[in-house]
Parts: sequence; C-alpha cells; structure tokens
Amino acid sequence: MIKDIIALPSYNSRGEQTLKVWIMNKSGFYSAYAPSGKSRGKWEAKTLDAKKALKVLPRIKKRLIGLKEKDFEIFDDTLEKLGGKNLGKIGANLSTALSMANIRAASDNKVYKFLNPDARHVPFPLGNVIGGGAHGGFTSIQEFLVFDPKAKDIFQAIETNFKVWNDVRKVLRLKGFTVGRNDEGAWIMRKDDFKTLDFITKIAEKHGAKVGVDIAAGEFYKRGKYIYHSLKKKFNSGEQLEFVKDLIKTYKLAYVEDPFHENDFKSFSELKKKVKCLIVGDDLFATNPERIIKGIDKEAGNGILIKPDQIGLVSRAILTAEIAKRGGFTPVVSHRSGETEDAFISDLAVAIEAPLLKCGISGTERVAKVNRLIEIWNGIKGTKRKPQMAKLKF
Ligand code: 2PG
Ligand code: MG
Repeated sequence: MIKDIIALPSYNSRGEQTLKVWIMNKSGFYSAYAPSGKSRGKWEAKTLDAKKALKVLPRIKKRLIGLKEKDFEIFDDTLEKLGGKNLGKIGANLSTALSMANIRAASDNKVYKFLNPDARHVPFPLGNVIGGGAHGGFTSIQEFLVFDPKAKDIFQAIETNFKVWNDVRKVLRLKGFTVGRNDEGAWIMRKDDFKTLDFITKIAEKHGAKVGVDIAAGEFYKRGKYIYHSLKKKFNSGEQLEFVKDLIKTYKLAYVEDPFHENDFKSFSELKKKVKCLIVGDDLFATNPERIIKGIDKEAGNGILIKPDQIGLVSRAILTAEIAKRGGFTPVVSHRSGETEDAFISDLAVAIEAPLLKCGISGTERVAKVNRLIEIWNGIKGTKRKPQMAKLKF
C-alpha cells in the first residue's frame, strides 16, 4: 500500500527544471523523473511548468495514498480522473513520474519482470549520431540514427553504435566540420541534409549498421510547405512524399520517423505503400490509443513511437503499444530530448517486446538506458530463459 509521496525539483540534461517523485511503501522509497521533449506534438498530453506541478502534488496525494501499488491500472485511472482533459489539471510530467515510480514500488524495481514475466527479448538501441532541427544543428532533419541489426547480443549492439559515433567524431574534427554536440549528444555537422546522409551512410556501412532518420517534419511545416533551410528548398505534400521516397531508396534507410506533419495520415499511408522501410509516427500518434486506432485503420505507416510522457500514464502507453502490435504496427520505445539518468523506458521496451529502443548514444543520460539494457540482459540470463536480441520484422 502507498504510504507517502514526495517530490523535489530536479534538472534534466538541457538544464531545464523537471521533477523527481518518490513513492513510499512498506519496503522503502521508489523514485522516477519526468522526461521533457522539445519537438513536442500537438496531440501530446499537457505538461505543467515543473514549479506548478510541484504545487499540485500536496493537493492530490491524499487521493493516492492508501492505493495498492500493484494495481497500477487503478493508480493510473485515479491520476487520469484527477488530471481531467489531457491531464491538464495535474500535468503529464507529474503523472508520468508518479505512474513510473508506482510501478517501481509495485515491482521492487524489477519493472520489466513485473510487467511481463515472460520477457526475454532485448531491443536494439537506436542511436542518434548527427542531429539538427529543434535539437540544434545545421540540418532540417532532426536525427540521423543508427542500429546494428546483426548484433548477436546487447554488447555488440551498443558497441556498434559507439563505433559509428566515434568514427563520425574523428572525421568531423579532422575536417573541421563539427561545432559540438546537440541536446541529445549527437554531433552537429556543418553540412546540409544530403551531405550528412552521404557521410553517415558510409561510416555506418563500414560497421554493419543500418541508418534511419527522424525527420520531425512538423517542426518545419509552415503554411502548407516543408521548408528545408539548409537545402534552400520548399516542398508541398506531394513533393515531400517524393523527396522522402527518394531518400529511402538512395540511402537504403531502414527507419523513417515523422516524414510528414502530425495530421497527415494520408501521406503516411501513401509512403508506406511505396517503400520497404519502417515508417514510424511520433507526433502523428502521440502514444495515444485513439490515434493509433485511426492509424491502423488508414494504414498510416507501420510503426509507432511509444513515449510514456506523451500520454502521461504508463498503463496507457502499454495499451497503445498493444493495440499497435495487434494492428501490425511495430512499437519503438523512445527517450525525450531532455532526459535524466532514469532508465524506466529500457524496462518498458523489454516488457512490451519492442524491437528498438530510441535512446541516443552518448551522454550519461543516454548511456543510462543502454546500461540498464545490459542489467536486464544479465537478469534474464540468471533465469531458465536465455536472453536474445529482439526480432526485427522489417
Ligand atoms: C523525438 C524526440 C526524441 P523530443 O522527436 O523523437 O528524440 O524529441 O523529445 O524533443 O520531442
Ligand atoms: Mg520524433
């Protein structure tokens, strides 16, 4: 039974104030941090300023104390009622942290086992090597990502990403093309989107890694046009579709996230018909069960990003992932650009059997997620089951 809940202000990797909560039961204290996005979609639940959210807790905690932490769905239902429309009354940042801390309390920190006792597949980390867009950089495309589909174990999967990231570092420094790292620890390269893709695909190939992109197209969609500043190009919807299709073919991209803005189900569906690639909706679905149902109906892509804080409750994020899987969509669990050492998403990815975990490569807040995958790998090894890398179906 939940005995007490406390919260304190904390800071994320971007130096913004966020919050950390602790839930107390008879065994001790269990904590979680709220992550924070920058390229936030319109359909995400509402977050509150951390200072305001901290003032909400004393008002609502009476309703949560006394609940059974193991009934995590009831705990989340209570938060949903208290939060009202889009969780606006309590803030999705506060509700996410509470929801995660409660599951930690329910499971005595063995989150993945509690959520899925049969789990034994560990996701491939999908890491951001070069960045741009809202996270900082020269390209309009927000993230140039890699993963190693041939990795035999979690160690190899992590090392390949680091090899690519380090090779990129070497060449960029040597040629004077870099100006540093952005919000997610990805390199900022002084080149346009095409040159960046030319560059990263060669290095990735050398290490057997596949390349993907998060275009985050909604961030530069203005009055009916996609505006690529570094390429000095403007595309309407049809031109954007052709452009993305060509990028997938030319660079053999295995993963494309948010190629269109957050309301364009139709273009997602058309692109999916034309290419063999994982087409993932982030801002399009916002981890929302109703939006993924619409997406399945319209065949708007074949993948969905799962970010618990987009919907503000872990149980709802799990529900969205389950609906997605049943509808033939691949769930990809993801960090936010503003992160902390909290690695809850690693457990979540294992529990829902997501084949990919988008978690960055470098920076303590990113490494925390892959280090947790190693612990999980080892934890599975200690049971009768053998840990395995997830099955990639695309
Ligand atoms: C995204 C995320 C994480 P943010 O767009 O996928 O990379 O960015 O957290 O800023 O929304
Ligand atoms: Mg995204």
